[in-house]
Amino acid sequence: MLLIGMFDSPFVRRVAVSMKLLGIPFEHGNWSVGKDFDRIREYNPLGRVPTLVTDDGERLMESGAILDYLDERVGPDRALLPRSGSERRQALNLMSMATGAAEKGVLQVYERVFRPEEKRHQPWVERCRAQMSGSLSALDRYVGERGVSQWLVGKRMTQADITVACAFTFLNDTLRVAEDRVMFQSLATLAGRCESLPVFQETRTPFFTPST
Ligand SMILES: N[C@@H](CCC(=O)N[C@@H](CS)C(=O)NCC(=O)O)C(=O)O
Repeated sequence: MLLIGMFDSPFVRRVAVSMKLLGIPFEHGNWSVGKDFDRIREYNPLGRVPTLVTDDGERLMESGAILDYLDERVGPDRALLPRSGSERRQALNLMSMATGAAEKGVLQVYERVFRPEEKRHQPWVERCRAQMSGSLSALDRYVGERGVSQWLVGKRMTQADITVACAFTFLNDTLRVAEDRVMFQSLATLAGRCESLPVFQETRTPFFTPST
C-alpha cells in the first residue's frame, strides 16, 4: 500500500500512526502538497493528502475514509474506533473537534504560505484562530475533567487519542498554541503521553513549509 503525504500533516500522520499500530505495512509517498502538487493530483483529483493506494489499486481519499477502511480491514476487535454506542459517539465528537481545529490551523498556515502579504486578511486569520482555540479549549477541559492519565474514551488508546494528539502536536509546531505553557496543559500532557510511544516517534517530523 502507498500512503501519500508528509507526516507534518496531522491528517496524514493519524493514518500513519494507525497503520503502524495495526501492523499494516505501507510504502510512504513523502510528497509535498506544494512542490509535488501535480504528482499528487495523479492519484487524487483534489490534490490533497492523505491519499491511500491499496494493494488492489483502489484510491482512498480523506483521512476519515481511510481510517474507516483500516478498521474494517482488521475487524471489530482490533478496530481503533469504538464499535458502537456512547463511546463511539464520544470518540467521533472529540475527533471532530480535533480535526476541525487542525483545519482552522491549516487555513492560518496557508494564509501565510500561499497568499502574498498584501492580500492577507487579518480578521479572517483571527476568526480561524478563535475557532481553533475554542475547540482546543473544549478538548482541554474534557481531558482535565476526565483525568490526564486516562485515555479519552474507554480503557485503551483509541482513534480519539491518536487524532487529538496528532492535531495538537501539529498546531503547537506550526502556530505555537501552547507557547506560554499555561494554555491547554491537560491536552499537552495527553499529547506528550502519546508522543512518547514508538509509533508516534517514528512518524514525528518537523513542519515543512510547503513550497511550490
Ligand atoms: N479533511 C481532509 C483534510 C486533509 C488536508 O487538509 N490535507 C492538507 C495537508 S494538511 C492538504 O492536502 N492540503 C493541500 C490543499 O488542500 O490544497 C482529511 O481529513 O483528509
